[in-house]
Amino acid sequence: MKDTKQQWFKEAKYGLFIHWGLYSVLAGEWKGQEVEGIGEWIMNRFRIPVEEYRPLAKQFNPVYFNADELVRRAKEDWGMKYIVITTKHHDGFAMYDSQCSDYNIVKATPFGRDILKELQLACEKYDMKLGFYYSQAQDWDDPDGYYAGMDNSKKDFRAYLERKCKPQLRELLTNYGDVALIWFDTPMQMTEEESQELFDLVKSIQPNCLVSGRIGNHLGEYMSTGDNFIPLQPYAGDWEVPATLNDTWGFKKNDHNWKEADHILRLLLKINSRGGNYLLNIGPTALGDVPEDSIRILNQVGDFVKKNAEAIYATKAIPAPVYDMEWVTITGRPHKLYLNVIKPTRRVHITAFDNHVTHAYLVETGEDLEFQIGGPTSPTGHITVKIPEEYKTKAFYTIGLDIEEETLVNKDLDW
Ligand code: JFZ
Repeated sequence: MKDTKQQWFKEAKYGLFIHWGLYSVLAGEWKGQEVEGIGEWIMNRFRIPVEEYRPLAKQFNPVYFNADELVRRAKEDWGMKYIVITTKHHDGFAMYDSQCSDYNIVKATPFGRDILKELQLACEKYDMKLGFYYSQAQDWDDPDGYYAGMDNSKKDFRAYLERKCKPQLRELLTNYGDVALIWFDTPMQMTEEESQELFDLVKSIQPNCLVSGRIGNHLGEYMSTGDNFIPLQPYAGDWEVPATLNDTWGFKKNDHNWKEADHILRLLLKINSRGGNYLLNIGPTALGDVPEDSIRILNQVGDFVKKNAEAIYATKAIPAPVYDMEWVTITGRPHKLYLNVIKPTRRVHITAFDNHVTHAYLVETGEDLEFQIGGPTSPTGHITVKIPEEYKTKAFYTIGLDIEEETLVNKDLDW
């Protein structure tokens, strides 16, 4: 994978993914039957014919959508640094005013508003990076777009690329200000040449726009993992974990399997500790509401993120600690370590730890904390930090350590 180059992406650490489209109208159900798995795949799973899926546009009227409120929340309440929204998912429907296909939110719905323009303006106002998800290979609406699970051998994919994919990408990169990244997805059987053409197209219009790993053929500028998959081993290069809060990307009315805030926070810190970004998804309803549970969980996570911002943003991967500790996830930056306590512990004690610490403090208050290196049985190799009594039953706080070394130094186990 090439280097991201874009400093903002290396520092962002936490972003908002938005899956929103006509599948949100169905909310996981077609003719009384519930779809198994992810909601935005409902057209594919039930093989809904184009003539029956297209009319959903007439029911798409998200009158409660408020771009300003959503971006303000993402920035101020949730502490996110970038937003990626589905501009065209596999179902082929464009969530912006497209000139090359009338199958879009402005021309085909009673709503008639360009939500992408509204988001762009709100993101400019709040200084939020905005990126576009675009399904470049699968298009279940276009006769020549790929369709997972069906015979694609008769398709003229070249025709699709020239007729819809490239013109729409040009629109997205021309009409909506600075685009932070294009989040390509599911390249299917695209050739290297085709992936390269799309890469070059993006760069020819906006050289600073990042290209996601899923453009195919190893041409992306950063690596995207699978849903909630976190690399165990250090990964050289920039990477991102796209992830769901429940078990779907697009809204499903019956999916209440929410990961609670402690779970999400644990994942965020784990990802940050290993050097990645967390792109966390919401699936708004066809009325434009964000599910209440999503807001509740993201608010809780946001409380921690805002109070402990220095332990998150612009942190760099640190070596894995020797021991697997369930109560703490360590993040770091040059000459700093952060002990993020994610489960109450009566004793903040880390062994096989060989840094020279000059100062320890509670990040949320700045209060100095006493600490001891070594102990009665050995002069070095572990650290104990004294925490205020009330913190012994508390989770979700961070202890900052100033260290002489660049990063975490583990001690040999056989001492
Ligand atoms: C894709 C989409 O098909 C899905 O609808 C959603 O948009 C998601 C973010 O991306 O699904 C994938 C694609 C690739 C992997 C996992 C889910 N993967 O590589 O593990």
